[in-house]
Amino acid sequence: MRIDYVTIFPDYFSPLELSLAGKARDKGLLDLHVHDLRQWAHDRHRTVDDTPYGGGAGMVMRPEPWGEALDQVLPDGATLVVPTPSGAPLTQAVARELAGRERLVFACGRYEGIDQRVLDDAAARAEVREISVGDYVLNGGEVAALVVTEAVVRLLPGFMGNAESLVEESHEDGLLEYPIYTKPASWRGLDVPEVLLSGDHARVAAWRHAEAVRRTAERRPDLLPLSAVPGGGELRAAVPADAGEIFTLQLACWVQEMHDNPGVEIPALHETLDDLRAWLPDWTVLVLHREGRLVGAARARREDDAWDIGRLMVAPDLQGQGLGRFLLTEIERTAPADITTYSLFTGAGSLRNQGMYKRSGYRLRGEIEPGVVLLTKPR
Ligand code: JD8
Repeated sequence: MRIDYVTIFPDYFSPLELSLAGKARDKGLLDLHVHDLRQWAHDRHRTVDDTPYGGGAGMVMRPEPWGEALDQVLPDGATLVVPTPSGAPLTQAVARELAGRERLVFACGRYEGIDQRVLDDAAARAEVREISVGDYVLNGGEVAALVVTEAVVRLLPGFMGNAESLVEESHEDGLLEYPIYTKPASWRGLDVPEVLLSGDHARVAAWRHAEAVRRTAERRPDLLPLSAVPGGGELRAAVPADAGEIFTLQLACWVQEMHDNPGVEIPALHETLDDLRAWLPDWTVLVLHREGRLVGAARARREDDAWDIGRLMVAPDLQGQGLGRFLLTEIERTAPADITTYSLFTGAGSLRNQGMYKRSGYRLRGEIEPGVVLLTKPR
């Protein structure tokens, strides 16, 4: 890949030498060129700005120097990246897209920005991408160009030592990162979560996914838009403090299952609060509140390539309002990207539950133990 930068502050790009882009250059993966815009401003003061048509504060960058610069630096068919606060948000998907280009040219503006005709002129012969690196205002495009460069260059094939680590990243799977730890296992009285010391890879993966979902739902609900609750309410990822309420609701909800399945051992009714506290961090758990009251919940975790859904509960007095179906859809949506199947089980005598699951696309797969049936649905 070749990257050119056009700017009135070329020194902003000296760090490129040291940075990962410099390493990519050494690996022959990247060819970097920085150009001072003023070389295309031919008046004595090499003027690159002028007053805005229509009035207003500040100055606008003149079209002529830019036009000449891009005539020289931007080949037909290349990609012109114009950092601007009014651009499309930079995302991992955009970074992946740009990483597939052969030639990128960054037009780094200053003042109030660049005369719009420069972009319109370039768009006649090249791809023009106006990109913003975030909803805040910088003084120019240089820092933003460095941000885009890092996000793109690290995705270049052959650049990152272990490509695998790219897969697991924030935003790669649409979720934020889970908490990470290293030695010592105890530090200043703060201990590493026991599951991470367990050596049980499935439990570790389940815990990490649950943490990623919880963080994403909490910090970036825009990335994990939990749908609006029918009839109102708030859906969120469970936290340890929810254990008591979930335990109480669970006991209330499985009484009906007991009546519908006489003689069948129902784990939810034999669990202690401590049992529930123990499994809560190992599952992705959603809780549904209405006016501050816990009215529903559901959990799920990976079983090989299946998303094993369970403990789908709705307060008995609120059943029949579609909350069960809603929770089922929402817990399905928390499944990791590589999950291929949803699975769940219920009592062979729980015909009402089975009806809801079948209406949601699940198919009965038979008894997995006396009185307990498995249902699955392809993703
Ligand atoms: C390019 C000039 C400054 C912007 C008047 C302050 C990107 N996420 C981002 N925030 N700000 C920029 C950005 C700001 C720039 C230029 C990018 C060129 N300015 C202007 C408009 C308001 N001044 C950016 N990417």
